Amino acid sequence: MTVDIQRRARRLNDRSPNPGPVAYWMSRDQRAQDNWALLYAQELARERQQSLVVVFNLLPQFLQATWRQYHFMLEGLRLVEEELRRYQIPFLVTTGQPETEVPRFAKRHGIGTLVTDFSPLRINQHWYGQVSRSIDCEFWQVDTHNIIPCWKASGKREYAAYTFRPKVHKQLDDYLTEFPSLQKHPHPLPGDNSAVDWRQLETKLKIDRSVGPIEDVNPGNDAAIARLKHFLENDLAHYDELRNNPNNNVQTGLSPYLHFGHIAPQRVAWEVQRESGSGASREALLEQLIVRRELSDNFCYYCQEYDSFDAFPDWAKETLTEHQSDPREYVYSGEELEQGKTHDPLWNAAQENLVARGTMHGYLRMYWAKKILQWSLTPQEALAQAIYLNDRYQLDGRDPNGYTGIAWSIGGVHDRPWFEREVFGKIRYMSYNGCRRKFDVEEYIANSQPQREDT
Ligand code: FO1
Repeated sequence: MTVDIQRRARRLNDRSPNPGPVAYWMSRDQRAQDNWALLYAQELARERQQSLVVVFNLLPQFLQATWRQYHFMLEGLRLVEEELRRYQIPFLVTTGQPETEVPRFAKRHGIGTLVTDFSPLRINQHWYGQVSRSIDCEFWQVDTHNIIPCWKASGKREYAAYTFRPKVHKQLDDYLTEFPSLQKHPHPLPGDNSAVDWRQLETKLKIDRSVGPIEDVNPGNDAAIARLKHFLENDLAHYDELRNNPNNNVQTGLSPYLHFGHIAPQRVAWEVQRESGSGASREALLEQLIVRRELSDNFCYYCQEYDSFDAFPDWAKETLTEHQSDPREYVYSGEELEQGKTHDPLWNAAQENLVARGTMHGYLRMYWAKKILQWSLTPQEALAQAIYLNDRYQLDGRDPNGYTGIAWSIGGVHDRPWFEREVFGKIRYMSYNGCRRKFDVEEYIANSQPQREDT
């Protein structure tokens, strides 16, 4: 076992391996390339001269996801099946609740060892617990989303980026490496006639189809790599100076691919750090991609109530409660917010962008969430509303990064107290005029008019 794979793995039960194929239960990291969990499963299978199989359990209504997200995910999975076939690694799909379907799958195929990837979210943690108790073979977990496995980067909830960064930088050189390549698997699965009926899966899926797909973002690893290359060639150089300006589309555009694991954050970081050119932009991007992103997994993993007011730091809970009865100049209902019907044209434009394009510029995500705090009767309502809209319309919704970003904006998570004011208390405030000082607000509003159907 090569050391750089083994140290990213940990046991989820203490059973010994049985004879039989090794299975990788894929969930968060939906890719064949640069996938430590798949590489680990393949090493185990080769050592034991066993076949290797990948299984994905598809469930409807995952955290209220809509057709927008499922459409992107299913197309990505179809590409994974195609690619794995070239490595003689069957890709199978089960449907239903993983706590019953995965053990059933393991029994049906006589799986000797199960490997899965890592997500800090409550729902995924619940799955691991249930499956680890009900399968009778060994069960491993490999964090192939974080460059440094979440449980190794830090053993506790970190207060802020400045407490987490040194821990990351101490281990980064060790873990930020090139990936070994996936091999064509020498032991085919006996009786393998796997071919997923994607059409049937799609039609059987009972999900909310009222939020349509985003047509101009192609799913999959190839599209993600192409996007990364385009960004490195055209945008990295001035990422630092322009990244806070929503009018210059200098964001990497990788967040949907990172959310569904179509590309490994480690691949992005590896390619970025190899780039020559201005250090400031590279450092800024690595900070976002490594410290900020892995800090959000740290927050969700060690604070399982990451989507509730209780997760806010004490100073934030106190100050928000103290100002709960401050008069609100404007209060908007969920429908008014969802339809972008507030008095603030910038906020409305950001919301229209979100609904029409399934994305929102990072700078505006903060402004957008903070205004929901300002226009809601309680912080709890604001938090629920921001999460609902984020997860319903963002292509990268339901992500630790999203929960953490909203908790930062509304509840001061990983932030510090600022000058006290109405409603916000000491939570950092952002204003319309503050945005005007940062970028051309009128230009942004003009560009965000929803795509008018050509009459
Ligand atoms: N993970 C699964 O294992 N099965 C699914 O059917 C599934 C659906 C899904 C839909 C939208 C979405 O945003 C995520 C979804 N995921 C699913 C989970 C995802 O792979 C990640 O594990 C978490 O969202 C991030 O931790």
